[in-house]
Amino acid sequence: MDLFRRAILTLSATIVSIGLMARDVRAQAESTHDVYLVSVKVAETKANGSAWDPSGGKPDLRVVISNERSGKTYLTPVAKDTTFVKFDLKDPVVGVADGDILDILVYDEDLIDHDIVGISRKAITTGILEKKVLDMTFSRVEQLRLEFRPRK
Ligand SMILES: [Ca+2]
Ligand SMILES: [Ca+2]
Repeated sequence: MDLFRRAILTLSATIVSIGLMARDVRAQAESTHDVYLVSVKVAETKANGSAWDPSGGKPDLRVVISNERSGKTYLTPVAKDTTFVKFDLKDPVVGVADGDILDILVYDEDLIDHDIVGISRKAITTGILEKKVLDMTFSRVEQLRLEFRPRK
């Protein structure tokens, strides 16, 4: 093998290992805040104007929140026949740190096909953490409120 080829191979191996290292360090980063799910309010109908469920039925809401860095995911219980849910704030849903990305899914649980109410991907900044309360609006989700509390 000539020297040039060997140098290129060594270099690319180094770049790959730096990339992996950076990801590992990030995965092990400590969460600085706990996220609490306060409430969710969704539109009365689907985007096409029809009811969420047969005979004008209201949706059966479930929220799924996942932290891309830690891989931790939280599912709420299903709240039946309602467009508004206020959650019990006893337990945090996930931990976060500045720079984390939260994936949020709200859907209407059905027997066969669930109706997606909204999907959002939110980057967490120090500004959001300092403000403590974050209200989000996406797709048919009119308001989803999160609260951030610093860990002791
Ligand atoms: Ca439905
Ligand atoms: Ca349903």
